[in-house]
Amino acid sequence: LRTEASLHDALINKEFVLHFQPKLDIQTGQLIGCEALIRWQKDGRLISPMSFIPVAEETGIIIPLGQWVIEESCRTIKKWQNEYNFSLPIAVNVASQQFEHSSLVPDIKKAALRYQIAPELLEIEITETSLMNDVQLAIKKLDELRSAGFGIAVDDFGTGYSSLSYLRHLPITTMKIDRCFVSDLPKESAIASTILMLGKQLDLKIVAEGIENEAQLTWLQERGCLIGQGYYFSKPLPLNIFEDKYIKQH
Ligand code: G
Ligand code: G
Ligand code: MN
Ligand code: NA
Repeated sequence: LRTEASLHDALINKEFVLHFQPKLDIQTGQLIGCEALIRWQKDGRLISPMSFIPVAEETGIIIPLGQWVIEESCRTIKKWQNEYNFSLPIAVNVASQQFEHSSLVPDIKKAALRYQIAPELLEIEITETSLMNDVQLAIKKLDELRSAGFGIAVDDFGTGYSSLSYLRHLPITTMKIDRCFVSDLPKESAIASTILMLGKQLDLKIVAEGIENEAQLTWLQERGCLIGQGYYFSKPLPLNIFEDKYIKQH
């Protein structure tokens, strides 16, 4: 069912939608950005990216699909600027296959140019594992993206096999503490503490993902973590609901 052909048809038939999850300054509660998360709207149901992104990667459909995510995110940034006079950064997830494809950097630059948005408003999230597949290629691509002004976040940090010596050479701006380490807080805190310290040393923004309760939030606030995301604040929301809650009365 979820084959190359059906994903291709879904793209043509505009069955994909983006949901948006807020990122907050956890010291002040201020909204500072959001993450775009794709869903497949199929026969009135929403299909999770976990069930089609792997197929999209295997079949190569991830290239036009990922391009759509980038375009749609840029279009949404522009829409919020035009309709609500609000510039909110959007972070988009980039799959391994997509990151390694030669069209990624030109696609991102073209989309930002087409919608006339400042590159600082678009952040690319790449998993630690994708970056470590081919470190030399990663450095080259990230240098291109950084010098063009786009933000770069390492997603799911702590779950892959980062070489810390390479990490130092990657021009990244943000590290996202994987939610499995946040869910252990405050009882098990060794990894989260270490990532926070590493972020400070490397002068990176640290985002704590998957904050689900007050105790996790308090632990992070007390240790100087600045940015948070998670169900405690909000689940990923459809565009119209995200706009009602966060954009219209910013
Ligand atoms: O939103 P949700 O929890 O269902 O996401 C599940 C997984 O799918 C996460 O790992 C997330 O990063 C990934 N994902 C969500 N949206 C996109 C997307 O637009 N592109 C890619 N490559 N992955 C995505
Ligand atoms: O791999 P990535 O970090 O991009 O995955 C993001 C996904 O994590 C989101 O799509 C969302 O569905 C999920 N997520 C976001 N916040 C929470 C949370 O607080 N708890 C859990 N269990 N999942 C979350
Ligand atoms: Mn992500
Ligand atoms: Na993540």
